Amino acid sequence: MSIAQTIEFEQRGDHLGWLVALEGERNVPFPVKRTYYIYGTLPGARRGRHAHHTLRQLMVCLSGSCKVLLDDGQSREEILLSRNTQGLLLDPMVWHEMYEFSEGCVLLVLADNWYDEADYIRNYDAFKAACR
Ligand code: T46
Repeated sequence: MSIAQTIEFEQRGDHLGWLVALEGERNVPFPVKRTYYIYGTLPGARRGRHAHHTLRQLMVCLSGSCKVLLDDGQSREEILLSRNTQGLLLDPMVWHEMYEFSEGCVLLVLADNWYDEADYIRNYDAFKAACR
C-alpha cells in the first residue's frame, strides 16, 4: 500500500486553454483553510524535511517538476510530481522532503489549517520516536 494517495483532477477548458478547479470537500478531501506556493528553490536544495502532527495537505506541481520522498516511519517511497492535473495527499505523520526541483518549478499546497510551527516535527529522530 502507498504511503500517500494521489488524485487525478479533471482538466477543463476549450480551444483557448486549460483550467483545473480545486474545491475543498469536493475533489480536495478536506476543508481548505490555507493555500501557499513554493517557488524559486535553489538548485540542489532539499525542502520540507519534516512531518506534521495533525495537518492534512494536498500538493500540486503547477509548473516544472520535483520529487517528493515520503516516510511513514516504517517505509519510504519517492514520487515524481510533474503534472498539474495530479495531486499528492499528505496525511499527518508523514515525513516529507522535496528535491530535484526543475528550474521554474512551482508547487501549490492546500492545507486544512492555518500555519502553526507547533504542528511541525522537524527532527527526524523525534519523528521516528513519535511513530513508535
Ligand atoms: C510543508 C511543505 C510541503 C509561513 O510563515 N507560513 C506558512 O504558511 C508556511 C507554509 C511557511 N511559513 C514560513 C515558515 C518559514 O519561516 O515560511 C518559511 C519557509 O517555510 P518552510 O521552511 O517550512 O518551507 P518548506 O518549503 O520547507 O515546507 C513547506 C511547508 O512549511 C510545510 O508545511 O509541508 O512546504
